[in-house]
Amino acid sequence: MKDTPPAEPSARRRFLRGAAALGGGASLLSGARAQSPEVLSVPPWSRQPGEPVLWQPYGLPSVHEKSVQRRSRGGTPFGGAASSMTPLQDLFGIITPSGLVFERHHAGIPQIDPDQHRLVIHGLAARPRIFSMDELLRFPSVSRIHFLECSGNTGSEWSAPSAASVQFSHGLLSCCEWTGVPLSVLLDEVGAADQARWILAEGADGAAMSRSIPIEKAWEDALVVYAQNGERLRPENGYPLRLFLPGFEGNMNIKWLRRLKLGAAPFMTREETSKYTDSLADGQARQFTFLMDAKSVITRPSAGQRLAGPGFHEITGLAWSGRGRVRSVEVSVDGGLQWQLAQLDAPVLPRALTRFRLGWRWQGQPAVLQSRVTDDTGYVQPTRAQLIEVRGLNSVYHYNAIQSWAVAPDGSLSNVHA
Ligand SMILES: Nc1nc2c(c(=O)[nH]1)N[C@H]1C(S)=C(S)[C@@H](COP(=O)(O)O)O[C@H]1N2
Ligand SMILES: [Mo]
Repeated sequence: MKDTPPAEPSARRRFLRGAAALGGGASLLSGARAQSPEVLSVPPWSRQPGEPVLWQPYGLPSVHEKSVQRRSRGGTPFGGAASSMTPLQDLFGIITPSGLVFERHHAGIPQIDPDQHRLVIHGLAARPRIFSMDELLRFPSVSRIHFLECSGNTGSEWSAPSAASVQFSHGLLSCCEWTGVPLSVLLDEVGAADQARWILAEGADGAAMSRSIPIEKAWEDALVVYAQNGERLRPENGYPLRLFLPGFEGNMNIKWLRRLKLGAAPFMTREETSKYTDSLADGQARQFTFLMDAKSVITRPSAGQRLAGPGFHEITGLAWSGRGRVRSVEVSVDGGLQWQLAQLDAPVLPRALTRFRLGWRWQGQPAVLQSRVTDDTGYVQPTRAQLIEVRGLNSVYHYNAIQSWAVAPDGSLSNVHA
């Protein structure tokens, strides 16, 4: 008889083996009593035809998913200057459905007629020009998956823990497939001058939101975007046109984009002098913090949720870095004493959310769950103490420390500082 090499264990067998090691037996849900398959009854919806096609020409989630919503943290004196947050605790994978992408507006959502919308590119350019939407859509385009994070995200963690859920602590965060024209193509089109070092980007909203963008970003990967997750932009996310700067703080991704002016120096707009600067401990302010540092958070289980009981639970969450790819994510269930390497779901894309997972067997004891990302530059997400040591406690923006969720013996989870 010929010797045959032992077969490679299939991915499924490998998974089951890992699960068995965790569960110590055949069933992961050891508490749940299995019923005999014969008891499965035929429900009413199996006894008749269902809704016809085109029941909803534009499809909507099941009515049973009504609790999966964007939410806002309290009112502001001016309703147009507010934000809503993505329900990260209810989402799977890495793509944020368009209807759940967080919103941040400084003067509400302008309702723009795309046929009347124009983009002007002028300043230090040989051929300054006004583009219509139809003209812009004729240029070569690309589609890329990237996260977008408001630099105010997780700002509540600078003070005492108060977030009722990960939606309220980390929900100014989304990840979509964005389609648009590389800004470099448009700079070539208008003949950007050699002296041009900065670009003023201005929105068509009532706030005329304006920021200075270093021109290197335009040559690297900036996009002038008209579509999101396969369809034209949603009004709240910048319809019909927005600037997209992969990895840069949310504020610079100017929505309802109407003007790009090429200049030799930054334009010192309100949003980069008074706002979106980081006050340090010594009273100095850090300006132009463009790139979002690496960050991660466990989305399930997380604050406001309750473990159904002791036994197997998958810990899962999101990691990202404005500087590149996620290299690894570690998870701790004891407040940072010991760390285990989590699995990363493919694809792990640069400047995109990355989904991580780790199987966990909860014994019913108090626990503190944490995640810690390392990006491909070698940067490691800091503890809260390490972040405060460098940044002090005067900051509002750019909080990226390790997040802690405490598990109580009854299985309920809450936001703590460990
Ligand atoms: N024109 C304009 N662009 C804007 C804003 C705005 O108010 N007006 N808000 C900025 C801020 S602070 C953020 S975090 C992002 C939010 O993008 P989103 O609403 O699509 O999530 O848009 C940025 N671009
Ligand atoms: Mo923002």
